Amino acid sequence: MKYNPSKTDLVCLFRFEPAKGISVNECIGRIASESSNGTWSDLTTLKPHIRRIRARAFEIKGNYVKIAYPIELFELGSVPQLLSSVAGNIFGMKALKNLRLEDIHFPKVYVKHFRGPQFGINGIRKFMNIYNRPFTATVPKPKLGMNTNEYCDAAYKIWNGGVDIVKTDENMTSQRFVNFYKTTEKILKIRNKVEKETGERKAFLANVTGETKEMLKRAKFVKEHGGEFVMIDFLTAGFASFQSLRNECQDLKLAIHIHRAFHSLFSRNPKHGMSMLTLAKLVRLVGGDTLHIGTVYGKLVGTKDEVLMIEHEIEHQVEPHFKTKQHVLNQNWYNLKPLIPVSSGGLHPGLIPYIINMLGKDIMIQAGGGVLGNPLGVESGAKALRQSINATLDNISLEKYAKTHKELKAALDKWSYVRPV
Ligand code: CAP
Ligand code: MG
Repeated sequence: MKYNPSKTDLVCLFRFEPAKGISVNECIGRIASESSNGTWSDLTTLKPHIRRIRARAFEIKGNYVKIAYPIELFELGSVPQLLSSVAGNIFGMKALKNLRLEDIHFPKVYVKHFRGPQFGINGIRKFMNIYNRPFTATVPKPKLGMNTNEYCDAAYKIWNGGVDIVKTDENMTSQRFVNFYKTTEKILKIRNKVEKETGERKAFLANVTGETKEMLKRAKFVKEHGGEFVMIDFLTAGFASFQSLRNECQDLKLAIHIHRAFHSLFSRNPKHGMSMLTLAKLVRLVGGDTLHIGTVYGKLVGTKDEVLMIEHEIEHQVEPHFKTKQHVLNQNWYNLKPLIPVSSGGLHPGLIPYIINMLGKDIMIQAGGGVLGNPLGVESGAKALRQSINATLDNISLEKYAKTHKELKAALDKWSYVRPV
């Protein structure tokens, strides 16, 4: 297994466990072959020019192996084709007990065939006119059931209380009680009104997730009605439609918020599936502008090491010396813009200092229950979220700040420093 990957090879890092009776070498050989151009048997059709472009394993460390793929194996610009290769049949092979795709390194020629984010951190800071602090977002709860009027009423209060962005929930698209077109039209009018009243920029993340053509139609509608953001559940919608939406948004000049519902199905098991890091890299390649990365302290799983690693990967151009316990490959993103990491899931004002200390200011802090659950009401919930951010940025303890801010006090009295499960 002595092989030096070439500059144009795409490299995957796998964690593997052979099935009983299968040797390490056989197991690795099967992974490389099934994910490139081989199969379970030798072939009479395997000519030298075809053998030349096979994948090769080149570094084994314990349960980890790196495999290099000649670039000719890939259709440049197609994530579905990439995943059908390196995340396809191999995961079902009987020769393996477990397999996890930990990371992919994309060579320059591969990166160059993707657009990456259209706006990224700087572009969004510019059109939102928000600098030097995290963005705030709230997803109105209950996540389903409110009708258009109830939803818009909550949105008005959220914006008015000082939150920048109202986000749709991942499973709210266009149900009977909350038709996409009716709700989007109404909420964007309300957004315009709040902007006038408060003098602050506000945004709505319209979840356009659906059948691909319908999704593109929804994106166009958002643009026509003055929106600047769409949101997609990129994994349930699939990479093909995410790529189509990205292309459409180039023409429409819309930013894309990426919700990752579905990822834990692949990423939660440390022995099998694929890492969220790999998915995050694919999002940067295709071109989401904001991506959920986790909270560590909130309601959903994700270790600090993992969350920081994803943050680093989507925010930096080159990743030469990131210290982590995890196994990762270095990546140069060339001219692809950095994204805004979104920290969300079980957050409330009491947890904000932890989040900002961990992730810094270039983030979007999203709280649903932690705003809509404030005992003083929705608008107060939004105020409390902003107050906790202001206090943290001014280095004032939340307890001290709460003495003169009743909304924050109500939040702390209810949740204190509770870490939800
Ligand atoms: C948060 C949320 C988000 C998750 C996604 C929810 O609501 O809207 O979908 O945060 O998680 O429905 O749970 P709460 P992740 O603020 O009420 O928890 O970012 O980890 O993918
Ligand atoms: Mg949600």
